[in-house]
Amino acid sequence: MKEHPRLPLATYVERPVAEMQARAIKFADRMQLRRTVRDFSNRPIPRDIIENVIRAAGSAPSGANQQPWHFVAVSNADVKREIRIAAEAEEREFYLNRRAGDEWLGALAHLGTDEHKPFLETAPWLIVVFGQRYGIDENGERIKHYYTPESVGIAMGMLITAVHHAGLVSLTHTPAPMKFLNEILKRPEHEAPYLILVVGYPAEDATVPVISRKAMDVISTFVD
Ligand code: IYR
Repeated sequence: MKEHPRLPLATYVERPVAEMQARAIKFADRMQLRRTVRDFSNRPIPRDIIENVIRAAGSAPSGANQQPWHFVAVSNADVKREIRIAAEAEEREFYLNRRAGDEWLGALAHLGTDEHKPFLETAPWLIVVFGQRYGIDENGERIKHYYTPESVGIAMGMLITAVHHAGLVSLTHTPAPMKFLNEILKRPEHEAPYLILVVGYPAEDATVPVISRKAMDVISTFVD
């Protein structure tokens, strides 16, 4: 049988329980402050911050460690405009031409979204997340990927967390369908777009809807 090399776990640092408790509280509190924002400032954000939030997302666990993701970070104004034009065309179908249906539009109403997506041009960065339905090896052969949606979902959560931790705001934007992103961003057919993460500073007059988070006893059950 083939030997697979292993290394000692050298990155783990054990902390005293009291310190872990304090850190867990602090982090959960910090995460409560994250809000999805739709009103963005056009102030620029240095590229290295975007590189590092992607680096954080790329550390996510994935099925068979296949890391079935690709992140395209767009700050180019012409490309952002192209994305906005294509996304708004899809969103007009969704909101105005009844692709969504009454039930879906009803569920969304309190968020105040519509077919206008100015943030796709205003915000300094769009991080477009692609998931690879399969991989391609050196000989051009297909490699089956496992748990792609789950893996990409985990990476997207870490990306959103990293953006928040860095001190910026984001919007998870999912025009549907978003196949147009493959064409505009020249990504291969086997990569499916999952999300446009809009990243930047909030506009000075940014507002957010009045919504609440479900209570602990609703989202969790402890069996101890
Ligand atoms: N893609 C549309 C609609 C939309 C759908 C859901 I579910 C949301 O939580 C928010 C919006 C849009 O981006 O407006």
